[in-house]
Amino acid sequence: MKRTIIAHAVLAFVLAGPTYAEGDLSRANVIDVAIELGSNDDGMYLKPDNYEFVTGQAYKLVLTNVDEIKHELALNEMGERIFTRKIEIADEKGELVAEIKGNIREVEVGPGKTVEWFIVPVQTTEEPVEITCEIPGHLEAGMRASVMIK
Ligand SMILES: [Cu+2]
Repeated sequence: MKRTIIAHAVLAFVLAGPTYAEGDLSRANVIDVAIELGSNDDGMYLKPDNYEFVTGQAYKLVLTNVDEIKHELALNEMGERIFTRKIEIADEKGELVAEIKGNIREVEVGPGKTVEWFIVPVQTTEEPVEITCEIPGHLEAGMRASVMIK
């Protein structure tokens, strides 16, 4: 996953060349990052369990809960280092249900549902920080992933 993100970033740069997004970093060359929330025989997980972001780059976190119970993504310390542009929720037909804007740190995703979280990291991390599911028992069951912002 890390390799994919970097490859996309490089490709985006090559395609974009020296042009700029008319000053709006939050909408330029958005990179999709799939985050799966679920459980298996080994416990519960965030997949992949390792992410690398770059400040100033716009990302769309595609949170997909593949489980039969609800899960959440809590950004914890990462939440202080990003700007949230919006969160998008669509219905089964892909039609927009809601667009949520503002400072958001945690998103709960219903069973079998997907939420799109548009962010721009604005501050680097000195060491990896942890994103987690804060529903009681889930972190202990393994729902954590490591994030670096460079
Ligand atoms: Cu969970």
